[in-house]
Amino acid sequence: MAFEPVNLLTNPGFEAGTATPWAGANVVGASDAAWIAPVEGKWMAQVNGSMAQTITLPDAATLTLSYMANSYDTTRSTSLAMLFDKGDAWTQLVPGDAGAKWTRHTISIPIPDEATTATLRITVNGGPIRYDDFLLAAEP
Ligand SMILES: [Ca+2]
Repeated sequence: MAFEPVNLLTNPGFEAGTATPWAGANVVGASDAAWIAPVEGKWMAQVNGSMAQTITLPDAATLTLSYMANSYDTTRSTSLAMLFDKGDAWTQLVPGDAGAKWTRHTISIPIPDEATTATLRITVNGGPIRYDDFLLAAEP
């Protein structure tokens, strides 16, 4: 039986058709732009600023974050942050890709000792970026 990771995020692919509980996301469908359709299901997030969701951390040392991004332009980038209730924040800058295509990003995030909750914050730089199909799970 294959290992099935438990997704710590709610509404990870925006298939609720609304942003909740993501704060700051603008959820759109394929009709938003003729050149970019959602990569998973019918809905995706279009972010021009930042979006964030707070989660309860699992009993694990490391998280795996995986998501699809469509930045359209190399001048647009993503600033990822995991803001823990205890311990230092984790941050990483993810460069954009040229052209309207979806790219999968998979990143390991260490969990500080004593941390019990965290907020995943995605901030765009240089213009709007589309996101879809998030997975945030304990690293096996
Ligand atoms: Ca979706």
